[in-house]
Amino acid sequence: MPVVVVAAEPGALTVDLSRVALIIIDMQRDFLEPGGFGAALGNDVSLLARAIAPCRRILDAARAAGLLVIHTREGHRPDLSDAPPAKVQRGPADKRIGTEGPMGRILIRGEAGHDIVPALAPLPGEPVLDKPGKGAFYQTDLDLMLRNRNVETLLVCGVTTEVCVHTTVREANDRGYRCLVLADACASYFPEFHEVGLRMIAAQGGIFGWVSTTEKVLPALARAGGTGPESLRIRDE
Ligand code: C5J
Repeated sequence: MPVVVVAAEPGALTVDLSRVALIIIDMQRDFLEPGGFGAALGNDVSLLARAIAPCRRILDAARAAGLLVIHTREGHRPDLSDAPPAKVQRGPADKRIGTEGPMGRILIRGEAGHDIVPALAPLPGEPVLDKPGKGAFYQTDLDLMLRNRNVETLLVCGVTTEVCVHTTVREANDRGYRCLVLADACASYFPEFHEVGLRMIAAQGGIFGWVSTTEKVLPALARAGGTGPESLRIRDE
């Protein structure tokens, strides 16, 4: 697999494609689809839906390049035994975790709204990580899976930028991973939080990681199949 250089903020990142995983955070129907939990809370879900197509492009490229692809879903067991009361007892009483929502019980595993949107449906063999928290490392085996595969760089996309994407990037950064966040493949119900969230990642020399776009990363991934621009290649391993 080649080692490539990817244009990013705060500076270009050298990436060994043999040690990269793509992680797609919480692209779940309840957050993204009209008629779901997010919409029921009064959010404009079209702001999140705009990340679906960029996620799909990077997903297709990662699959073609043979990268490890990990999908996450935020949600809880039906008996709520893994849901902290402090998390459950929040928000309007009829729209809390576990109550009946428009697409089944809100944030409960196995319910229709908890599932990943059809455009980004995991393929057999791609790990789907059910996480009880905002961060994908908290109470999951993600770190173990990444270390077993010798992963050092995470391509991160999904929703929402300032909540589950940000928490995961912070967790990953503290564990020694390099995070390359794809700005157009992330989204928030609050565009200003999206913008500032991305700036926070790349600020101070990349305090949490790097920020790039699918347009800049796709040619680098294509190098794994030998078709991307030669100029991006540093060396083959
Ligand atoms: C995620 C949330 N996935 N905003 N959850 O960001 O509650």
